[in-house]
Amino acid sequence: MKKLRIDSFPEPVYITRPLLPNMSHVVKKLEDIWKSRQITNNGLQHKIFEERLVDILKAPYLSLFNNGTTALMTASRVLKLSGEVITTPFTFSATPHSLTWNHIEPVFCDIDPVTMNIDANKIESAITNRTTGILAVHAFGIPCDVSAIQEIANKYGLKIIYDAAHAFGVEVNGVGIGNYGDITMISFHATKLFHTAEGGVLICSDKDTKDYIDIFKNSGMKNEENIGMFPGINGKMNEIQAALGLLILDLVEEDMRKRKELVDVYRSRLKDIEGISFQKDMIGMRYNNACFVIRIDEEKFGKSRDCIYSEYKKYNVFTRKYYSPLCSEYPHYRNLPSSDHRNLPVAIKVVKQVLSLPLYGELSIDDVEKICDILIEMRNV
Ligand code: T4K
Repeated sequence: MKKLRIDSFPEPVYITRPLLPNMSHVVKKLEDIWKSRQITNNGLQHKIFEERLVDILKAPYLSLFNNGTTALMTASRVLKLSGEVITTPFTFSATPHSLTWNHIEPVFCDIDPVTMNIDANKIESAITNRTTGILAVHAFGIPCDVSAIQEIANKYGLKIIYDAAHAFGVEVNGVGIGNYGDITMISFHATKLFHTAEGGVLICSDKDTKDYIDIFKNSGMKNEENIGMFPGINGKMNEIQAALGLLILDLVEEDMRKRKELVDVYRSRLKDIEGISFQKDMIGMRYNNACFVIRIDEEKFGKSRDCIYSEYKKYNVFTRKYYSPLCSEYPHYRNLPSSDHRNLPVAIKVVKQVLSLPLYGELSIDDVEKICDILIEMRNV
């Protein structure tokens, strides 16, 4: 493609940058932790962080983890899933891997062409006598059809885990996203809207499940006397992660507001570009603007997604093709019956179209304008 008459960004523009608190606030927190000498295993920071999150996430009960992947692995164990679990191929590797680690076969189900989440209308036909659950993903933080999925689960006696890795602060009709299904996982990885460098949380609806999760992530120990109750794992969040989380909680609302401003610019600049589409807000949804994902219709736009992705790099813009390739294309999963292309026509089409554009609070409106200019110009050359 011919070089456009737009200058490259002087510094790389990445897909995201972590939201970080003022260093002096971090030092103060670290001093408190140092004085206490309690650096992990349910210290004060952990306790306060958990309490604050219950309110912020409008979550009945929650349990902090050292990362989202361990949290997902624990969720399957706690719900005693086995055999087959129905999931989406359009997700990060951790989703199906969390099942495989538990000797459960992921059964890939096609996705909805609009939300890009598991297509609830196609779940029933994937159920067999080995199915024990559904592991659905709120892709990019956009909620799944939670009512339809719950109806199917009730009808067949299945458990539901929601992988809400990107959905921090998302609400549906005023209800926190963690209130749907049996257990919900939110990731607190550095690339997420809200983070603790590495970290995550499991949300559940009752105290017994929370207690079970807490024991499970503490290597199966309840206390000094009650050890080895279950074959648990070390999934605990430490005090430094929790302290970072507490500081970032104070900044996240403002960051969401800035992201919304940037998303409004993306939307208004790209809405009339033939061949480019993006997700609209759903009625009743409070979205967090964790991601801004466009879809490129190669025929209408005149350039492929892969071409746009490569071209952007020439301008120092590093977009991402999340979630490409589909998990059903991974060497480890491609021979599963459910990975057959005839089973996943929508996912196969969508995965070639998606491109995540840079989005984080530190970006300026001018940056976003320029990212749009580059895309619009690409269409014209
Ligand atoms: N389920 C879903 C649906 C998920 O998306 C994820 C995680 C999980 C489960 C598992 O949750 P965790 O176990 O991770 O808590 C990233 C993240 O590592 C991963 O957390 C995330 N999904 C996935 C979608 O993306 P990469 O390999 O694409 O990230 P990386 O290192 O290339 O970073 C992207 C850009 O972000 C960099 O180009 C620059 C910027 N960056 C990144 C980091 C880590 C920074 O500026 N600073 C940083 O510290 O995987």
